Amino acid sequence: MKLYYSPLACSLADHIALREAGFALDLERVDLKTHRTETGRDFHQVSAKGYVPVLVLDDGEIVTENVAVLDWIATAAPKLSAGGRLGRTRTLEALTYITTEIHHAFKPMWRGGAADQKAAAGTKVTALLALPAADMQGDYLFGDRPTVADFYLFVMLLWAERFGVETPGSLEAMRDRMRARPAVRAAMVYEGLLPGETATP
Ligand SMILES: N[C@@H](CCC(=O)N[C@@H](CS)C(=O)NCC(=O)O)C(=O)O
Repeated sequence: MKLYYSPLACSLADHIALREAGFALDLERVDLKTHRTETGRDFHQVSAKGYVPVLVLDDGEIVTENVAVLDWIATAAPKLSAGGRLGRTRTLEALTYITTEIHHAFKPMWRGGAADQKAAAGTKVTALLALPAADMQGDYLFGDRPTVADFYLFVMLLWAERFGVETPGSLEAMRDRMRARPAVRAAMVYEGLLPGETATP
């Protein structure tokens, strides 16, 4: 399968999840300013939506929208979903909160909003992070192993770090724990997010 990604974009969650699942993976970087891929392809020809993540399955089916892509990965690799009778529902519940509330709240920061809009966005993100911080059931959201929701939350925590957003201590600790995982590290090195470290395929 192939993942279209952009460094430090929300597609990093999918990149990490696919590595954690142990799937064979092709990666193609997308320049989100020009909408060209690293092979020179017009990204709009891959997906009319023009944004990452885009996952191309081995049978050629294309999956877009981060929640759908992460749900596909967690269905294919159930160890990356919350357990129990409502496991998938709880995972989707967390993913939806992250995408519609937290990810959305970052928009003024990525889109060059005015200083006061960025400050307000930072305050909002801090408030929104209180909920997952309170919900942690161990080292991660659903216990002692990470799910796809933790990978998406991790990307939000990297964004919070980048923009200097105040973050609950328990989530800072989770961010550090996550960074130490080999698959997470490999994905970050590949995307050039750990300067000085060598990329792995
Ligand atoms: N609704 C989409 C939004 C994804 C999204 O915001 N992707 C950003 C990177 S984090 C992007 O590709 N932006 C480029 C653009 O909109 O042109 C999803 O949930 O997957």
